[in-house]
Amino acid sequence: MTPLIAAAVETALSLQFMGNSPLESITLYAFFATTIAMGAGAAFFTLMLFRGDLDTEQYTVVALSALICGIACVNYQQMTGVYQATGGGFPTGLRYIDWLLTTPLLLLTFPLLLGLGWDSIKVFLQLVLLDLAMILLGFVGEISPVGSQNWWLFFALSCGCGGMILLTLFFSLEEAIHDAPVELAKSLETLRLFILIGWAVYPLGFLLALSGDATPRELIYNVADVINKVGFGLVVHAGVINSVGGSGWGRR
Ligand code: RET
Repeated sequence: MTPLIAAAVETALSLQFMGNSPLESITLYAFFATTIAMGAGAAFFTLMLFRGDLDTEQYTVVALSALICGIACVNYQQMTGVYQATGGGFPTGLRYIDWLLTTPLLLLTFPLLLGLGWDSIKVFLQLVLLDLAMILLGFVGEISPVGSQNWWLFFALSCGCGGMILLTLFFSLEEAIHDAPVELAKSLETLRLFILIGWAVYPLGFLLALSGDATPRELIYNVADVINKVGFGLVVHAGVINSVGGSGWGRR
């Protein structure tokens, strides 16, 4: 073994549970499990596209869920590699690339389900701009020294953008959701709650770095990502199935 490879093997996390600290092992396994969950989500939503009874918008929205999980699966495979090979180093850049790609797609679900009128496109553009600002400002915060002035400043600015996303979803879209058919309106309301509660987990995870170890933050981000991508997709799928008159998960 060359000295370089020997050094790399020495820093890498062990695949044996007892070979690392319990928290590191749990986080490493969470990275593996998240990769698998995203892959399973992508496969499930892709298979649902073959139902044959979805109209164009319903098809697009289920395809979107498959795409979101597929992108995350590839990213998580890379992130798992980084976390393991660097002995518990954080794949921050990859994670934020994943969020930059997938969060606008998650938000696209709303105008798609509501029908693509000009008004909903305007609201969507507003949502995407706020979302990109939230992620980019959060990234600058996360790469700043934990607890520093910049860390807090960019955290607060990012939270401000997150708050404006919620205001847009709960006020600007209220009328359109209210006017939608009952089943669809119910799904859209549940999806909004995903954004309200599911997305609130991220700033809380961010703050966990203040404990002196940022590993719990990564663990929380992983769990939240599965819920917000696979769980969100399942709610989208259930709403679509209800509106085509199907009964139960995936049944025709
Ligand atoms: C950051 C930085 C601290 C402040 C805030 C944040 C919000 C992140 C969010 C991420 C959502 C990701 C999703 C991924 C998809 O599965 C960037 C942690 C407010 C809301 C939904």
